[in-house]
Amino acid sequence: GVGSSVAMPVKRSTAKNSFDLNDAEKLQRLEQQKTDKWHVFADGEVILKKGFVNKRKGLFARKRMLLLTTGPRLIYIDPVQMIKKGEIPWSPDLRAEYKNFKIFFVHTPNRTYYLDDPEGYAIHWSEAIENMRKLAYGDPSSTSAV
Ligand code: 4IP
Repeated sequence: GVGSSVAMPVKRSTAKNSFDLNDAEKLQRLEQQKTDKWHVFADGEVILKKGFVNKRKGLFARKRMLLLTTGPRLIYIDPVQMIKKGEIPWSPDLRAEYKNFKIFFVHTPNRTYYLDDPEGYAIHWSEAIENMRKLAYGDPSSTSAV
């Protein structure tokens, strides 16, 4: 648990669920990422996927930069004000659902996030999120009966 390790601070965010990046790969990716304008929002995590999405809440949709990072984390940023607006909370119950080319949902226990990718790559988002979930928490569908 927290505080159980007092080892090198650099290992803080290195978890077994870091999208299969080992420590060396992660450090290398972080080094390369420093020139990325979205790096400052990634909280020391490696950005695995990024892109503009429209996030609908109520009647309106807001254009946000969405980052899928190691951790795992899903961070969204207002690209005009350049401020982080929030995060989609991860848990083993999170599910990404592909609706059509543009629309995908992220279901969490307390909220469904309605997202659209104006470029039409919603399937890439839903697959990346589902792959991360399986990696981080395991894939129930691949568990053999016991
Ligand atoms: C806002 O609507 C934005 O959609 C917010 O998104 C959203 O917060 C607010 O929902 C919603 O009321 P207006 O901009 O039209 O006021 P964002 O934070 O990306 O700007 P989240 O972050 O939760 O989607 P509430 O219920 O969280 O306040």
